[in-house]
Amino acid sequence: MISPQSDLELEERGTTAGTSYLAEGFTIWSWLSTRDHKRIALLYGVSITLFFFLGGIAAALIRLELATPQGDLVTADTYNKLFTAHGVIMVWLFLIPSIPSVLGNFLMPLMIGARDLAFPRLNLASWYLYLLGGAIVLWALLVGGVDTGWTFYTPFSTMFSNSHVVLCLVGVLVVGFSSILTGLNFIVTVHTMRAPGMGWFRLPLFVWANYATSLILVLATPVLAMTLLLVGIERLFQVGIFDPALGGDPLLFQHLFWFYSHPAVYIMVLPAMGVASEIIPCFARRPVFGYRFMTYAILAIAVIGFLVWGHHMFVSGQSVYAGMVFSLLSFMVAVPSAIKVFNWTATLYKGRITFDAPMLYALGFVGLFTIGGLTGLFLAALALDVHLSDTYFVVAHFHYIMVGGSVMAYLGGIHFWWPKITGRMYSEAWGRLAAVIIFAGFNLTFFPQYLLGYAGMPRRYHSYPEEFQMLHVLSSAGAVTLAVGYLLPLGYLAWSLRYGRPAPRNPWQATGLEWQAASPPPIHNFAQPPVVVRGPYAYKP
Ligand code: HEM
Ligand SMILES: [Cu+2]
Repeated sequence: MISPQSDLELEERGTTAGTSYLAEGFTIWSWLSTRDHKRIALLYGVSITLFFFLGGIAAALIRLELATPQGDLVTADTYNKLFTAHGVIMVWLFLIPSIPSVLGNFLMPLMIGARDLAFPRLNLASWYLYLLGGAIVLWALLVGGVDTGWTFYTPFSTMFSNSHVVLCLVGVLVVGFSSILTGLNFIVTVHTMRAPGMGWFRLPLFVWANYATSLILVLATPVLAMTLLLVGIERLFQVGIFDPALGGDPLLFQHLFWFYSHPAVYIMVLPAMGVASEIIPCFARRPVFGYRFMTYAILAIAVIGFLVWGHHMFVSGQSVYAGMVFSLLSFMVAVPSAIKVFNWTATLYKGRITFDAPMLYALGFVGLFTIGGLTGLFLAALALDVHLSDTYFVVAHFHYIMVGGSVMAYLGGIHFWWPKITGRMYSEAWGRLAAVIIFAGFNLTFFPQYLLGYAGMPRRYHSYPEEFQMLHVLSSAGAVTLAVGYLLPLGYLAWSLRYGRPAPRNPWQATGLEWQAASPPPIHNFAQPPVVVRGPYAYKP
């Protein structure tokens, strides 16, 4: 995917097209008032990293508490607040914005040959909304905490909990608006700002994935906003919406909540699939296998993902027939996911594979996502779910998808595009070491949880019978390993900013348009709009 000019000429134009976006201004104000999508991506990067480690601290305390059966570290009440803080921060403030807002913001315009997103000011406003919402959530957690879990289930959240539910809901609501605006911005950008020659079926899969994610963001997030608003109204004014005593329906909440939140799990994982689809062809030196099917699979996941929310409600008392339909549809949504795993595998087949750090993360993503997806099928089988529902099996399942999948891919993407983003190379040896430690630590943390859940350990309990201790201790030891793994990149990536070797324009010999711009890219990306003459992934096998 290059312009008709020679590579060399483009490189020259790239490097002489103006100051790099990092050198555009050094004052704090020049950052806080920037409209450059690349700077806004970094603003997001710094803020979500902060939240990731805050959520991580809560996780560490949870695992510490669970190392012993007695429940001796924190009270039950504090424990409830800890897992709520962990879930709220990780889901709403880290996972949902992570890949779209950081990597998507930075890369989408570069990948389609545009100068910026369609609405640069709106992009900055989204970040401020995100920050405001995040601050409100933190405030709610600091002034006393919330004990409802990240899902805010009624009637507990509306009637019984006397923690700071409304404040927390307001925070999540504000973050939701930030998501909607980002989604809108991406959709309009992909529709209107593609460079000449960049047809729909020449879009990199990362762009496709973020495009589909944006559709979900725009269509589903308003439902969440409405639901949270209704909970607030019921709590504050005793209007009977969800509370049966007031004439409401508590199951209505679950329907509305999961109508957003199942698609939301694809908001987390589709962009991750996009990242893997860029890294794997590059380090296998092969065009991605079945490009068109990969795009159809992305769209199918986005569409079918809207129809399966009832698999979170098998034991809620919904009718058996509803359960059967939701079960069937859940199995159907596994098909496009399986197509993607199959196609990545086929891309690797007969590839000249090199195991650089980004590739290690991407392969880790594929493996862990596969385990998480397959165990999702266990949960989607009605009869089995009755046994596994609300046990640690569910906890293991969604951590394999969200942490093993999304976080792995996010880290892979950060490493892959680090030279482009910062203009510096990080230490390859440290990068590989961290990837291996994270992979090992992850499995040690979460695999025992499948066994725990299968043996009947319920989720969200702060003490448990002695016979579960062995597996819990393994899991806690894994969590320590994982924490070390996550701290490492913080160190060597920061180090590279100062001491890293200056990055060439295209260190991985990748074919995406973003690699045609200088490292780091100039303010408006390309001096003249590039002309695209072929599809992505033109690797010579
Ligand atoms: C693709 C990425 C996926 C993510 C991010 C994800 C995430 C989650 C989360 C967060 C939960 C826990 C909800 C709670 O707090 O109770 C969950 C539960 C569940 N997931 Fe997934 N999931 C994914 C894929 C799948 C797939 C492919 C299936 C089935 C084909 C599936 C089936 C289920 C079921 C049935 C439950 C409910 C289990 C129960 O409550 O008993 N998931 N998932
Ligand atoms: Cu779901």
